[in-house]
Amino acid sequence: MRKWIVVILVTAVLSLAACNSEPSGPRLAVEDAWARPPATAGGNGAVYFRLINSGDQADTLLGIDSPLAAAEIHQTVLKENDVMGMERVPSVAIPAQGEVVFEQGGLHVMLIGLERPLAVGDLVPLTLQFERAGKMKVEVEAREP
Ligand SMILES: [Cu+2]
Repeated sequence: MRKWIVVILVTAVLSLAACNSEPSGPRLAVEDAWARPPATAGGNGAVYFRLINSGDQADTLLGIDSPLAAAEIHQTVLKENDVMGMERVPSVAIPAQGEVVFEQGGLHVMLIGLERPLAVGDLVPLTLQFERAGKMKVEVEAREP
């Protein structure tokens, strides 16, 4: 009888511990976001920001949508003959308690085929799609590069 009580107590303590250690999920925030207007009329714009995950579970950025343009995740890379180029990135992992920086010369969001020219002060609406956290809407202000 006493043995059973001990077993029940141990089970209760263990399940409580399991509850407490259960991850609460990713907690995502976009900071220092800005959009770079196209250098030439009809060119592509770009968006930069810091993607911060203060949660205890990793997440993955799967894609970005904007009503103003086709938005793609790009990585600037050094190609053959020291030529700078860009490659499309299918997804970006954001570690738990970590951050990923989208910046000039690195990861960035490319705005392709903007429906209208982007002026300084314009707001670019973006919807970020995450594997776990779902959709996140942000508005990014266009600034002078
Ligand atoms: Cu690009």
